[in-house]
Amino acid sequence: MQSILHFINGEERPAESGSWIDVHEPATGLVYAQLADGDARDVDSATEAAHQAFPVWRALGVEGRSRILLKLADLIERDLEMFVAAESRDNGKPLSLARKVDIPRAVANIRFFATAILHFASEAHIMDDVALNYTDRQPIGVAGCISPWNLPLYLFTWKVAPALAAGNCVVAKPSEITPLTASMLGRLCNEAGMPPGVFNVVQGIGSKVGAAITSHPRIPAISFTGGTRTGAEIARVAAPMFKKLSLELGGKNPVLVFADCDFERMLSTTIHSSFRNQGQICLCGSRILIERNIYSRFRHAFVERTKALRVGDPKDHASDLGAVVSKDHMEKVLSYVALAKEEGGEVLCGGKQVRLDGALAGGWYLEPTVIEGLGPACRTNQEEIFGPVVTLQPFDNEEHALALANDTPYGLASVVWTQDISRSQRVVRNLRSGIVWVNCWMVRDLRTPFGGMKQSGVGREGGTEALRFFTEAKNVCIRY
Ligand code: TXE
Repeated sequence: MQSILHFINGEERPAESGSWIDVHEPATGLVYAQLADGDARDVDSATEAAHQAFPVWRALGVEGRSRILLKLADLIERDLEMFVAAESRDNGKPLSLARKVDIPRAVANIRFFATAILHFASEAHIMDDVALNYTDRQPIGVAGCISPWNLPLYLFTWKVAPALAAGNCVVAKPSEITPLTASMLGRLCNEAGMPPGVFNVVQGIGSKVGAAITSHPRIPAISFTGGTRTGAEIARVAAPMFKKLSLELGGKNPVLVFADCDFERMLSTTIHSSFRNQGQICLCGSRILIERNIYSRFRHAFVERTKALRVGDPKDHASDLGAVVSKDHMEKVLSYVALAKEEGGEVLCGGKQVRLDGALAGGWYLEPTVIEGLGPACRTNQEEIFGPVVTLQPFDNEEHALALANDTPYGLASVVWTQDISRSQRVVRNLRSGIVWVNCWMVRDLRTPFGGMKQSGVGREGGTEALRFFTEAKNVCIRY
């Protein structure tokens, strides 16, 4: 049985508690590892190590930190297949997806911020002949990074990389559901020459370890990605402590399909935006809004494409969907399909658990599911399901499309399919979401601001937004 440990002050260690948490393999439903069951004592140790290491890490300067982070990226790339296998085993996603998206993007995250920091400039404001102002952006000290289970290493490095590049030390916690790839980084940080204590991983459950990081008086900044409810709890604890907060939360993203779109391109992309990673991406488009005069054509074509998707062994290259991340999550998604039916929806395809045979018989697999016949106000169209489930709704015109699109508590991402450039800009300007893709999905430039509004979060990640989050701005005014 594999043991997944903390990484504190440059070494792997078990939890102070001496207890362990079972870690499951979604593909089989079996326990494959035991996880250090961390608590506040481990967070204290990691925070102390981080503070001890901060002067050393800061003194390396941007060049020194950049060199070590670039080396770390190379080492992950060297061990790519190990990380791919680990991510797929831990999360249930197809190997092909971990190899194509998750791990290469983790490498890209680290490389991006290792170079971005070399060009991270600030500003000066000259007061004529009176005074010179300049802005000094200094690292905060120790940053708390808490990440979710859907894109484990991808989202973990999306926080840790800018925090480290900006000169901070890190106390990070991956999800207890998918802790493996984060636990593999520590050894590579040592190999890359990162001083001990700069990067620390404390494993364990959110209500103990995550809460201890959030409330720790010597961790002044928290960067979190996860559910909206957890984000609200983190804000409740951190706000009165005046901590810097970055919250990337849930979504209920609309896909607006106008009749003049490039139909084939829209269709093939919308299959991905609906079901990639088993629909477990906060950017997935779970509410598809279709102009009425092509609704029937879309419904027929989309359902046919959905039925052709293969749900199977994540190790099998032919599998389009693997397993969802946990039994609880599978049951949560199935409960939403039941709710959709109660609310009057019609399941056009999918809606059931997929039972594989042999070693995979105990795994957690779901059919990709398409539901129609529900209005915008029902719970199915208001709440984040975060599984392979989409709903279809027709709209009559732009105004109706925008009213439907904006009618949820979330505001993370939207997708617009139209060949009419004027219409696309009218619609884009009126969509209430932090990210809008036009005639594409998941095209990502890491320099761009990333995040949502309303209950999808607070703040933005990416590019200089992330480097500014992980630094404090000090304005210095010098009189001539
Ligand atoms: O997230 P949680 P979960 C959504 C999705 C999903 C729901 C819950 O709808 O069904 O959130 O997923 C840590 N203080 N998203 O349960 O609980 C926890 O250990 C501090 C969208 O995975 O938010 C984990 O490391 N930390 C999201 C991290 O928070 C706490 C991706 C996320 O766990 C904590 C994932 C606490 N009190 C889920 N409680 C996205 N936007 O991509 C938990 N944690």
